[in-house]
Amino acid sequence: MTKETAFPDTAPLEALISVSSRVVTISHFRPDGDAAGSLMACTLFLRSRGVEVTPVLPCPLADYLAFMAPPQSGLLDFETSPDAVEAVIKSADLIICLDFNRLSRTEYLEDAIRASKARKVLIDHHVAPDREDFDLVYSTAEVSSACELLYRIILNMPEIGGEVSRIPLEVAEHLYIGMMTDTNNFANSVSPSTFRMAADLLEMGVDKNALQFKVLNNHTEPRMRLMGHLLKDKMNVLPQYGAAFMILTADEKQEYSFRPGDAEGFVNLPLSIAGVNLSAFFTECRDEEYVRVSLRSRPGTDVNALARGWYNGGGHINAAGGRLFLPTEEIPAYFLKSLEEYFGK
Ligand SMILES: [Mn+2]
Repeated sequence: MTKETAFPDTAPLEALISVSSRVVTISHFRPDGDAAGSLMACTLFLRSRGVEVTPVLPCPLADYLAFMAPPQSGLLDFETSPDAVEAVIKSADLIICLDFNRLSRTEYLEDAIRASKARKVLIDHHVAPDREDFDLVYSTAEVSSACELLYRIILNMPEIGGEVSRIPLEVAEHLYIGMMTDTNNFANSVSPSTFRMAADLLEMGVDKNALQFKVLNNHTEPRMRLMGHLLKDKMNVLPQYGAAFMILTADEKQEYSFRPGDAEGFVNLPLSIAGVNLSAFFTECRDEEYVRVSLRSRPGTDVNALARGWYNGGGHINAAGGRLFLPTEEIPAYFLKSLEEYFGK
């Protein structure tokens, strides 16, 4: 049976946790700050009450997020330890999935998760989750991040009882990082409840400046130069559609010593131009047969529909992603055509 909860009733989750002894927490491929934050916050919260938990990811954390899961955290990733990951998923009796709405977002882990006899819980903020794949679903797109939803769930747990100061500090820090990164540092998808969460976490001891510096202001010099190159030489603006796009090729990645996570946030940059309401960022990957597509928009333009219709993906109304099986030279024409069809002009 799938139960859905917008404002979390934690009793069904309590019931599942209380009969489980081997819990696995999982987040999505190419984990961002919200994936890492919700994964580790959930893991550390459950451990604080004595539950045995193994956090798992399909691939390693990007360098700028690695501090969130030091070696002693026990985080396993499939690319580094495939056998160990498959074994813990197989023997788990409860799997908690965070920050994704369909199992395919875990890439290589999907089959193992499906095959596992464990009960499955989803805690996520993307639209239209695959409810039938889970025993219990906490899903709402009315929050900034998976971390904001998880924060509300944790607040409702009996030992916390709505008292923020009872949340362990390291759990609070991970929740803050996920919320901070998914909102692009309080710029997007922020509601009064997001600011309340931030205020409450600051009051209980989270060092906002330290986390902001660690995650957002900790880039390499080549990454900054790559950003300059893209903005100066690669950004195309299409005023007739209020749109802009950039393509990052595999050659450029090599030239600028690209590390996973380096392009994080680049897609947002053209949205600060007056009249640009939609931005697309395409990334060519040498080891994959597709180009990664990232889409962002200002309120009033739905990039989830664009991603679903033309880019083999989906996401949120103002932030979505997908894949394109085309050589990079053909992308400008395809992007133009997709806008033509999407806007019907
Ligand atoms: Mn998220």
